[in-house]
Amino acid sequence: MSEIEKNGVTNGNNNYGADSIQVLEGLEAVRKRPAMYIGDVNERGLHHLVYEVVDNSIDEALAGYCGNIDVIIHPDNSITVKDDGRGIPTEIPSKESRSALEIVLTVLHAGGKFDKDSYKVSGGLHGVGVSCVNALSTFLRAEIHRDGKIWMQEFSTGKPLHEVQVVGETDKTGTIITFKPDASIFTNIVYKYDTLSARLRELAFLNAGIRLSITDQREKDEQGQFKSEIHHSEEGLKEFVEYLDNTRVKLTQEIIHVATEKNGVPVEIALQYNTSYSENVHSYVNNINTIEGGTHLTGFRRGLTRTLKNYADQSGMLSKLKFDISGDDFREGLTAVISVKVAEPQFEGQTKTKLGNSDVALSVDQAVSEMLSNYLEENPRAAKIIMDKVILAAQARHAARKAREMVQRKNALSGGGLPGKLSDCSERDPEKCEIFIVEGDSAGGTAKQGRDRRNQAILPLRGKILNVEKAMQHRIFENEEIKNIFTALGVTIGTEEDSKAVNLEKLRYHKIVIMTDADVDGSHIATLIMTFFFRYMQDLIKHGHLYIATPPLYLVKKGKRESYAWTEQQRMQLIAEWGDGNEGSVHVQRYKGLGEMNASQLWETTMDPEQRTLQQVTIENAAEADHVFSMLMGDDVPPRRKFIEDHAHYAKIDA
Ligand code: 0RA
Repeated sequence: MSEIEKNGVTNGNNNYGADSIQVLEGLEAVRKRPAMYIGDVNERGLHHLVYEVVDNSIDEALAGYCGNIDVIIHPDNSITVKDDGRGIPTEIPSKESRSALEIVLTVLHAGGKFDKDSYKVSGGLHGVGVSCVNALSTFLRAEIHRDGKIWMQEFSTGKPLHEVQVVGETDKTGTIITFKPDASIFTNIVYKYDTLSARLRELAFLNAGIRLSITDQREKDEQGQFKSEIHHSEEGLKEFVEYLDNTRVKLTQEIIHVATEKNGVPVEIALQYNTSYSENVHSYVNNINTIEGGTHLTGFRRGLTRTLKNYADQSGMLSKLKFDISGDDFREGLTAVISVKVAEPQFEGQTKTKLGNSDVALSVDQAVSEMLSNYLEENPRAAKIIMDKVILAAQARHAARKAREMVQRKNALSGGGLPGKLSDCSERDPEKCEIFIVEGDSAGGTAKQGRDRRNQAILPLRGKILNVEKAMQHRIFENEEIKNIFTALGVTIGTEEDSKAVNLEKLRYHKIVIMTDADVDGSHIATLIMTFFFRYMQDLIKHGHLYIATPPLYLVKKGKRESYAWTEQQRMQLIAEWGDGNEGSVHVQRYKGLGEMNASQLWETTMDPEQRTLQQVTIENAAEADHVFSMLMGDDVPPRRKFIEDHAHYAKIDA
């Protein structure tokens, strides 16, 4: 082991200073501690490899040299990213012995994720460079079109297989990177089309004019064509807001938009009000979704509140109001996207997605304030409509606060009593406790019998919970099932500054598991419950407390042998294995609902921590989640039906 590597190893897991990372130049360091460089070695890290390569092409596009980026998922889950930029230089720089291409692909030029200088303006979250992708791939091929020639070099686990060579002639320029993620590093190397496509769509909105395509060579449609999409936006954030709100009813006609530069910080903002009751503000720094917010978001809120308030004061619109308007009231029914480019961003917070640079607050504040005061001045009728909405929001907030206080007071009076329907567990350490939110009293009963009562609590919900996308706040707190969820979890929501902040210290269970039937209705109910958490307790999701249970779809039996199947493929496989050409002897039972399983079956398949699979609910792409939730919960039925059919495998089986 070289001294350099030893140095890295003895540095331990967590106290890797930026200094120590700099000395670990070899890509071996990346293979030893992949999570340090790309976040994790699960689905997220796997997809990150693609983003890392695409980000380099985006940089080339932002520099003005590239207009098209194509991503291809090959049948073996290898990936090609192709751009029409200048091409990575293939010359040997002076004082170097290797080509620039080889250096870019084999030298860890940027530090780990704690190195603040390593973020390029359009750089990926970890900004670690293509060399990391190379290190974590069993195979990587770079094809460069440049200077009339096609240059090519191949690598394996980051090591060159040969020097760069000329393999042909060309009249184009560009970079084509093809890589195959190393299955010995990643827990799973199957790419998700939807995840990649959503990110490319987001990038298209954030970087107007660039054309990004995705093609999935693993899947063909009825016409024998590969699944493919092209993401392209000429109007950028304006179209982003349009997309986010396409199933919502707009309050005013046009989208308010500005692209400017304030104190050296490029700021772009687009916003529109709709008739819903939720706030959907998405913020980005250097194309990274800052889910924890930060100074740019603070600046936005401050500028928005001050400007609208000033306007209202001057026009006397608020004179009749008997109580104060809070910042929240100005953001009810608001959909907005904020995108800033910061040269040396400081990222803070748990997921390193909270912007810390204090000067950015003023830049965004000024941008939004100028944009809005112009708009209000020029559009007095729209201004009136927006102010009326704000006043309604303030009134509703007061009603909601009363309702919420009533619930919380009632709880206090009854000794903070838990809901009658809750079957609590005996363990008191929240970290060890789980709560299953189960659809229906009958499934609730089975779960209650099947559970491990030491650490698993059961809360049955009756019927469909209120559709929070369409309900006003005070209605939500009046809803019996929703009150039960709050009291069972032990949390209260709402502080003076943020009406949706969750008091997580009081959370009674660190795993909250939504358990519904494996059919269309069940998935609809799960979505309703998830929407509720997404809109009202997003902090719980951000801290990784929310999960979905995955009950099996089938029980396959032959004689005394029994096995469960979660997918159509598993079911076929079991039939094939057990069939012995004698099909009749294999019996397949389709579980339509949780209630069809007995307690021990439910335990074995869905609840037993040793055997079950829980899906953690994460907000990878908050904008896409917002779009999907509003569509699923909105009034438009056809898109909802189509989405559920496309995304829930069981829906197809039932149809
Ligand atoms: C270094 C220098 C130049 C371009 C690039 C890198 C470059 C990197 C990537 C990665 C993916 N696509 C890319 N396209 C370009 C500038 C080269 C010049 O001055 O001609």
